[in-house]
Order: sequence, then C-alpha cells, then structure tokens
Amino acid sequence: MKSTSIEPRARDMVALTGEVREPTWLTMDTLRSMAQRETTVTFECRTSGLRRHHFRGPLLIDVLRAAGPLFDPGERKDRLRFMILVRGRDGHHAVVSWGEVDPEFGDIPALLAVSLDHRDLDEQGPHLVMPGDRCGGRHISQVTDIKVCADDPLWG
Ligand SMILES: Nc1nc2c(c(=O)[nH]1)N[C@H]1C(S)=C(S)[C@@H](COP(=O)(O)O)O[C@H]1N2
Ligand SMILES: [Mo]
Repeated sequence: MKSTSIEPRARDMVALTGEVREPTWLTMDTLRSMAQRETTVTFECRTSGLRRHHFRGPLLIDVLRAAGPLFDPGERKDRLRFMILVRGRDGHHAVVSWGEVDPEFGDIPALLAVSLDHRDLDEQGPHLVMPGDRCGGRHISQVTDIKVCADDPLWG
C-alpha cells in the first residue's frame, strides 16, 4: 500500500514550546521568511577532525522572540533565568542559555539555519549553528524540538 503519511511534511517542522506566549510549529518556510544571516563556521570534531561549513538562516533569538518568551519585560536581568533546550531527530541535545544569545549579554549570533553549504535543508530540518564554538557538539543537525525553560524549578 502506498504510504500517505505526513512524515515528509513533519520533517521540516520544529516544535517550539515551553515558557512562551505562543508555542508553535516552525516550518522551513517560516524560518525562510524571517531576516536571514549567513555565517561560515570552523570547528574541531574529536572523531572527524577539522570541519568547515557555510550556513544561512534566521537568528535563533529572532525565532524565539517571535514566540514571546515569558520574561518580566521591565527587568533586563530577568532574561538570564532562561535556558534554550535544543534537540535533534537522533536525540542529540544541548542547552544554550538565553544570556549567551541575547544582544545585551553574550550576543552570540546563533542561527537556526535553513541551508548548509548552499543546499536547502528542507529534507533534514533546520540546523542550530553556534558561531565561536570550538567543538561541533552544539551545531545540532535536524532540529526537531526547541524548548524555552526558566531555571526556577531547578532551585527547588
Ligand atoms: N543531530 C545531531 N547533530 C550533531 C551531532 C549529533 O550527534 N546529532 N554531533 C555533533 C558533533 S559532535 C559534530 S563534530 C558535528 C559534525 O558535523 P559534520 O560532520 O556534519 O561537519 O555535528 C554535531 N551535530
Ligand atoms: Mo564531534
């Protein structure tokens, strides 16, 4: 029987959830409709050695801000309580802190890339890019989930 599953469509969707006003499914088209940045990153992998890739896509912070993180808008340092959990299709996951990517703090121009080495990632899903990272672990491919969390519950 010919499969008519929604899998091909689901492949280019990312669940953006957590402490945001508008949890949403992000599509590659949505990401492509936002202001685009380009960057070339070089990093070292313990198993595959020196890697170098070109990426294009929106800034991660623009994507997150569009979903409306539940900060206290009146206090800049309130944003420093927040973490961004990012997970790939294979289960690989990593945490980025809000402070790292916020222009008023670390200002790392992290991307949620829609193209890798000038090829569209529609078949794979977007790619987290962390410029400046010396190892490849946070350049997460095939991102399927992003969750914004506050640290408060961790303090008990
Ligand atoms: N989804 C996912 N992304 C991942 C990984 C992974 O295991 N799963 N490994 C990371 C590591 S450790 C490295 S070094 C780079 C390697 O990227 P490249 O070989 O495509 O250049 O991918 C990163 N992104
Ligand atoms: Mo790696």
